Amino acid sequence: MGTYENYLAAKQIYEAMGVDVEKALETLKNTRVSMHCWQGDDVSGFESEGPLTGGIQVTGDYPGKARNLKELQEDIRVAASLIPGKHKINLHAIYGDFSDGLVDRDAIEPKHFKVWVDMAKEMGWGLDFNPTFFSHPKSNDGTLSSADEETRKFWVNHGIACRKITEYFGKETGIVSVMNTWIPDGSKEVPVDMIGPRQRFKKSLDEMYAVQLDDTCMKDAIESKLFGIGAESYTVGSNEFCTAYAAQNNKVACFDIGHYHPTEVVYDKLPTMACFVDEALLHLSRPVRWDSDHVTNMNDDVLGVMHALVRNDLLDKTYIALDYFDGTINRVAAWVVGMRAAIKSLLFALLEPVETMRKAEEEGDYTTRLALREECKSLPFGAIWDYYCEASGVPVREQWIAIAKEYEKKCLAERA
Ligand code: RNT
Ligand code: ZN
Repeated sequence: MGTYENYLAAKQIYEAMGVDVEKALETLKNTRVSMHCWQGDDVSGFESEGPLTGGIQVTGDYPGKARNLKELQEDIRVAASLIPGKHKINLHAIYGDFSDGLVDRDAIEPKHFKVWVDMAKEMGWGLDFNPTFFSHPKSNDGTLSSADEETRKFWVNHGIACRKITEYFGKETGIVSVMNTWIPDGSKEVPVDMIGPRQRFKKSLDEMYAVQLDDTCMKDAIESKLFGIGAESYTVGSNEFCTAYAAQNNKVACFDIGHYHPTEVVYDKLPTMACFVDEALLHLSRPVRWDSDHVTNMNDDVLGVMHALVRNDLLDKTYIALDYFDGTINRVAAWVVGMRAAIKSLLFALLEPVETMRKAEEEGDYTTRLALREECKSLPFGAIWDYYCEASGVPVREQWIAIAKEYEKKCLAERA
């Protein structure tokens, strides 16, 4: 039987259970996942040859990493051709086009990112943005929380420059652009003054956000963290700091799956924050024993958040992004695995008979609620997913691997 026949048979089974398969596929098609450009070159960027700092780390030296903007764009296009649907490219400030001369972070402008806007428009994808508060000589002793006023101001100006670029992205593409602020500020040992840096961070955010921009095309998000390498004991942008700031100022709260204690789960944070903020941003990653940023998989963490979004009707209020960096495998394939895993997980969640389960819950019939949830796990999900890939014009199942390998042989292998 072909993909389509399998789909029709699977659809019947889902429909008998009360799932509207076509509606699920329509919702899936309309949901963009933001693909992080930094997987393509191990978070190097095109600004300097300096090391990656800020307490994050990429391991592996698999050959073929993108060495310049052109190569990174080529790689993104190949990855996009293997991923069903239209999505977004997530950029960092260090990925500008500096061919007309390098400028420091406080002086970057929309013009440095025009080449990305052109590409996004051509692909029908959106763009998201991130100020880069790491891998810079001025970031070694605190950025937005720095006690040195000149340093702090420099980073505030970087944040403002980035917000303007984000607004430009949203205006040009017609797709809302999200700017996510994450700072690496923290310390190896517990400092005496644990409040001062946070007060300065708060003041810096207030200054950054005081510049009025068009919020119909750009959004400000803020990402918390538990710890970084070399900053294990104290994190200025702690979970409490960031959620409180987002709640007080109605900013987009960003949740990175790798930024919590190992048994802490993110899925319950979304319905919690929904009581206080309009929107949330997800960084789908895969922590293994620590915030290791392994390639996103369809695992319990990711399924958990997708179920929470669908069951609580939060999909329209949540921006979904990936955040990992693996240098041990083909980097284009790393994107494809993660993007397909995120989209597939969302589809899995969309194919639950949520209304029937909600009704059972309202009637106190927890037996049915649990039994249905469990039965869903063995429904013919793969047939629906395969059909979605085929209908979207991308390879079905493992067929994409050969294409990624061919590209590796033809193009990536030549890169020193
Ligand atoms: C770091 C944060 C942050 C970064 C990117 C590169 O722990 O997760 O999102 O990974 O900005
Ligand atoms: Zn993150």
